Amino acid sequence: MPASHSLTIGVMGGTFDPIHYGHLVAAEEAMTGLGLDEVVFVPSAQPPHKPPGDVSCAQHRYVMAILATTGNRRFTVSPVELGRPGPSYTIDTIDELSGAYGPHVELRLITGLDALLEIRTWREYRRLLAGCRIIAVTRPGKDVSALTELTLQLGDLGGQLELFPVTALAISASDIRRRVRQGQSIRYLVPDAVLAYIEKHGLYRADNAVASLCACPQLGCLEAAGGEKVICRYGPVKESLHQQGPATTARAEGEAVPSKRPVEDEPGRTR
Ligand code: DND
Repeated sequence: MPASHSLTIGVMGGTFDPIHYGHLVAAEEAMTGLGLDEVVFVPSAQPPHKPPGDVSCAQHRYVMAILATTGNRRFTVSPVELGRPGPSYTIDTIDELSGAYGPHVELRLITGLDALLEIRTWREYRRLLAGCRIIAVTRPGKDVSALTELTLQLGDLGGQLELFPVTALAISASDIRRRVRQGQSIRYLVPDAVLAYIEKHGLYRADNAVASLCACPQLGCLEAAGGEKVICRYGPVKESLHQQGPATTARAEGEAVPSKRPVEDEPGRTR
């Protein structure tokens, strides 16, 4: 750590739809193995690489991240991307967090190898790399030799990448969503509190498409706009989902998900 830095904080960005033990173990091992002081999890409001309609409501994902991390005093969750309109670019997050923490704090991005291999598609990735070291945590099924290739392609900036092997947990959020949709157990893949939250709000269930995609009236996510129009403040595409009606909504995995009730009949929904 340079002498000017008194703290090193790992920043783990993600869609976290939902957060699971693969994320938590990777963050914990990177933190303890590399001597980081803390890890801050940053749920994306609108992940730049995913169509907005393919991700669950940001507030649900944010709350699940808080529930998953409450037991670890060195883990925190930042709402920094939730307050920003438009796609949640990592460079904007690092800029904002750097400004908030100040010059004595070094930020290091913790990223799974799969996500990191796409970094050249990220907004201002050269400036991001120039200002921030990146810890590439291993992921089952991802070939680490691809990182060597990427490092070479990045030239001088390649030195900013650091491979860090973590315990291989072949857990993925897409598999968790599939399991819930198919009525299979996700116990021990996510913390119990996250499991309880998913069950309580009917997230990812095939018969609860609207709740999975957007509706979180309990959290105040929906607001009335323009008469009959109902929008989610975190994503304009979600507006079109409401306009289309629940019968036409579908998740990223491509399954059409029938809904039992029209949008206006959802209990507790505010308009
Ligand atoms: P994901 O949707 O892949 O996150 O997004 C990762 C980050 O990349 C987010 O912060 C995005 O905003 C950022 N990004 C992507 C594209 C463009 C730009 C930024 C841009 O600025 O232009 P997931 O929720 O799927 O996973 C979170 C992290 O955890 C990822 O790095 C993923 O690779 C990793 N991960 C695992 N690591 C080890 N073992 C497992 C893992 N499952 C997920 N089982």
